[in-house]
This record gives sequence, structure tokens and C-alpha cells, in this order.
Amino acid sequence: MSSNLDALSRWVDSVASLTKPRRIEWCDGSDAENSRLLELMQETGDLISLNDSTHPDCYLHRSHPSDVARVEHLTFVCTPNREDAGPNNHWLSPEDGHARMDSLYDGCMRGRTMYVVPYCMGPIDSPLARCGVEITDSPYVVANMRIMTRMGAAALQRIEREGTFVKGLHSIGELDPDRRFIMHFPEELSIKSYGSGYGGNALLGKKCHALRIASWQARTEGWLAEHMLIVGIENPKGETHYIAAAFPSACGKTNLAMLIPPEAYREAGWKVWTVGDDICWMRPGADGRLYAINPEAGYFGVAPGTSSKTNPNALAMLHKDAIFTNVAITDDNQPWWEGLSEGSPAVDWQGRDYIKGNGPAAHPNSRFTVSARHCPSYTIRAEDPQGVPLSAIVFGGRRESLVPLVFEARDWAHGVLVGASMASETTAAATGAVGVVRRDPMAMKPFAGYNFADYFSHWLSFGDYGDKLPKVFHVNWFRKGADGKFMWPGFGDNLRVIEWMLKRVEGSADAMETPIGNVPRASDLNTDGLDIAPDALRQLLHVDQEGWRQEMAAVGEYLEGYGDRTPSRLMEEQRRIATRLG
Ligand code: GTP
Ligand code: SPV
Ligand code: MN
Repeated sequence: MSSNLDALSRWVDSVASLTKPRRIEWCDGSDAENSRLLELMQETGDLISLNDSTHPDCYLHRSHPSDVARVEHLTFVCTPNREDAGPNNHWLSPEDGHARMDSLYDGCMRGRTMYVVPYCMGPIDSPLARCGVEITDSPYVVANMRIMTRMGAAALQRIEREGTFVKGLHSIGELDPDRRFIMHFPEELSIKSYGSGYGGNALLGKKCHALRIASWQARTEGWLAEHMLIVGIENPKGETHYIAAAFPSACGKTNLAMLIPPEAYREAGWKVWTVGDDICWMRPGADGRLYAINPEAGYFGVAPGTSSKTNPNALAMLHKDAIFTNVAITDDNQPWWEGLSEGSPAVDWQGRDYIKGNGPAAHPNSRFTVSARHCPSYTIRAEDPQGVPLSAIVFGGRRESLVPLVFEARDWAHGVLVGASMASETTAAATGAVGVVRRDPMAMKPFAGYNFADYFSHWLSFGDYGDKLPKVFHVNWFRKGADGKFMWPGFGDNLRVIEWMLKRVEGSADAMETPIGNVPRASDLNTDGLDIAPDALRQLLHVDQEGWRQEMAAVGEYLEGYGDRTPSRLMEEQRRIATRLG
């Protein structure tokens, strides 16, 4: 091996002597390797083959019932100085973090195969891309990493060339919730995860590397690693604007990323191009604009609610080469989940005969893993090594009251405050209570690898790029009426809101100035063919002065909670708006 791979092989040796696997397998990402692993997992029961005529090469994986979501209370950022991790993270010193993890790893892979998985986050030839190596004892993780990242020989070659990579060590351990931790050592560019085989806990390229570790690196190197989708919107003139949008987990990123325009828009020539659905790395280009890449190569999407009405593009890509996790199955072995219009469940996500009253058939956080290239709206710009230039950044949350359908920030600093003030109802994507409103700045509460106060300062520092920066907006697709139903039809109709945003970018749409930002009047939105009562639309665009006075006071208290590190520029912005609200 070349000297650049020495560090890698020394690390692999040291992990093997700690975890004591039966064998070590270096993964090259080849079809043959993948077929062998799929075969193996069918023998062990890790994967169940689905209906071969309706869903060729599709598999179901059932997690341990206690291991079905991210575990924020067991996720730590380990920095020498506690303040660097910030009050937004659970913290341990690196010494204590390593000691706790290494005692769990001691002999944990006895009798198992240890897989060494080199991967690249981002197009393999992109200067914005970064490599990592995940060591894992889970073949399910290997199969998912192969879909979600550029995994295998090409990534190893890049590591050999560059010499640097993020080290991720993962073992499913005993899948015991009392022996489960996900720890990050940003200064060492390393991750240690134990006791979970699920999603963001185990596929270390995703939230652990591409957000927690990358956000730390991004801060020191002058870029941003964000929990955002990236989508291209092509107007009838053939011009494409790219938008990045940060919504918390299970709040609509995948759906917006592959939106299908309403019929009249389609006929007029609008098109939507999917670049990414969960993570966005962006940096200023030579022209001062922000350029974004999707570090991922696949989607790990929420199944429930995905239907031919809500997200036909997603449904279309789930009929071959997909892995389903914790969905139900029909009596003819097709995957099924709540909200899917066709079929009915025979066996639930835990493998039990489906009985009404036994809870949902599919787990609310059940997911699909599929290659991005399978999406009908996939664009080759997702492979552009330079990334796509952003015209707008959108923040949004799940708020049943108060927050209007859309508003525009006045400038970058105000936009940073809008992102920092985000709040959203919690979802099944993390263990814990669902439906509780919590602050989730930039949708990064579970994912910022350092102190939020420093993160806000880092965001503000981009303000120097001035009018080249994307315009910043906030949306809320989730307002509910007195009947408890969503007031806005959402999904494809969200393009109506995006059209207004892009006209604001081009300077061709009107808005009403309010203390919280610029809000469209009903007449500023294209409502042709939209099924909504005029009064509902008025309510969706209304700014409730008294409600916002309270909200802004709460935002002020929240930001002050970060103490001296909170940037004064952000507090000035908060006071300016609070004053205007009276
Ligand atoms: P993560 O993968 O967890 O980061 O989630 P995400 O942000 O990609 O969320 P996703 O698009 O998968 O949507 C989550 C849930 O919200 C699904 O059940 C969707 O059907 C639902 N949803 C998405 N967009 C809308 C919308 O515009 N309106 C309504 N009412 N529901 C939506
Ligand atoms: C999220 O929870 O935001 C996800 C799923 O995208 S996971 O990969 O589990 O983090
Ligand atoms: Mn996510």
C-alpha cells in the first residue's frame, strides 16, 4: 500500500485488534460484492425479498423494534472544551468519549465479519467532496452505504491521493438501547457509533459525517454543511433557478425536491429537477454566488405519506433496486405503508399479522433507500463537480398556527435570524415525543457539530458577499384550520409559492412589508386552478401581530440562552423586529 494508505491500514488493524472480528473484508462497491451481500442477508433473514414481478431486486429489512429512529439523547459531540460543542449538543471530553466507546467495542465483532467501506461524499471529482471510511459489522449498512454514497474503489483511490478521510467506526453491538451511543470527535475527524443499525445512527456518511463533522470542517474552511434539499426549478422560458431548503426531519424535503408541478404549470412548461433531498454543502464561487453540491448519491426517504398523489416521482423509483426498512407488506409481498393509495397490509413492520388496533402497519419512520439516479426528475447537474448556483435559501417548519405560508427576509442578516428562529413540531424521525414544538435553527438542532452561537456567527460572516447571495425565505406548509386539517394543499401546489419567490429574486413580484418580512398578498400568488377558500388563503398570509410579539420575545430568550457567544448582530436584528412589532 502507498504511504497515504498507511494511516488507513494502521487504523483498520487497531480496530480489528480491539473488536476481534472473524474476518476483514475491504469493500470495492462492485456488483459482484453487492450480490454476495444481498444473498448472505437473505440467508440470515436480515433481508426479505419482495414480490419479484412488481418489485424486482427490492428487499425489506426489519429493524429491532427498539431501533427505528435517530437517538438524539444518545448522540454526543466530544471536544476538549465543552463550550465548543455548545448547549445544543450533549458533550463528553474526548478522553471520556473514547473510553466509553472502546469498552463497548472490546471484542464486539467476535464471530462477525468486519467490513471496511471507503466512500466519497459528493461527486468523486469535485473539489467540494470529502471522503471517509466506515468500518462496520453490518452488511445492511454496507448495502445502504453503496446506494447512499459513492462507495468503493474510486473513493479509496481518492483517499490514496489525498491522504485524509473521516474515520467512522460502527458496530451494531447487541442492539441494546442501554448500550447505544453515537459520538463525534470533530477535531480528530472521527465518529464512533455502537448499538444501533438504523439510518442516521449507522450510515455514518449521512448525518454523522456530512452534517456534524462537515459543519465543523466547513466553519474552519469557510463553507456551509446544511440539512437542506437542492432543487432546480425550470420556468417556461427555459431558465433554471436552484433553491436549497432546510426543513426539519420528516417536514417535506424529499417531497419538495421531487415536486411535480400542477397541471397548468406543466402545460405552461415548468419543470422540476432534483439535485438532493437531505444534505447540501455550499461555498462561495469566484463570482460571489453560493454553489451547492449534494454529498449523497441516494435517498433514505420517509415511506408513510408517499403516494401517487403526493409524490409520484418517489413512487416511480421504488419499483426496482430499493431497500425498504420497517414498512408493512401486502399478502402478495409488496411493500405497504400508511398513505399509499393502493393495496392493504397483511403483515406489519414487526412481522406480525396485521391487526387493526395494533398501531400503524408501517412504522411512522419507515423508509426506502434508493439510488438518486432512479428518480424521474434526476438531473445530471447533481454530478457537477462545481455544484449549482443558488438563487434562494428557504427555511421552514411544521407549525399548525401563527407562521404564515411564506415570507421573505429583508436581507442576509435578517435571513440568518429567520433561520436561527426556526421552530417545528417534532416527528417520528427521532425517538421521543411527536408533535411538540421545539426550536430547530436551520433544521440543524440534531446535526450542528459545534456551538450554535458560533454557527450563527459563521452564517452571518457570509453577509460580505452582499447582493450575490441567495434571497432568504421562510415557508410553512403545515398550518391547520379549526377542523384540524391542513389549510394549504401542499405538495405540487407548493410550486405556486416557489414561483412567487423566484419572481421576487428576479424583481418581478410584489409583496407587503410587515415587521416579520415581506409577505405576498393573495393576488401576488398564482391561484389559477387552486382548490382553496379565499378566507383560508387570507388566514395563511395573515401576520398576527400579537402572536408574533410573543414569538419574537421567545426567540430573544432562546438566543440569549447561548450567552456571550451569541453574535450581537443577531440580537440587534431580533430587537429591531421586536420593536417594530411593538
Ligand atoms: P427526512 O428524510 O427525515 O429529513 O424528511 P424530509 O424533510 O425529507 O420529509 P419528507 O419529504 O419525507 O416528508 C415527511 C412527511 O411530510 C411525509 O409523510 C409527507 O407526505 C409529508 N409532507 C411533505 N410535504 C408536505 C406538504 O406540502 N404538505 C403536507 N400536508 N404534508 C407534506
Ligand atoms: C432525518 O432524520 O433527518 C433523516 C433520516 O434524514 S436519518 O438518516 O435517520 O437521519
Ligand atoms: Mn433528514
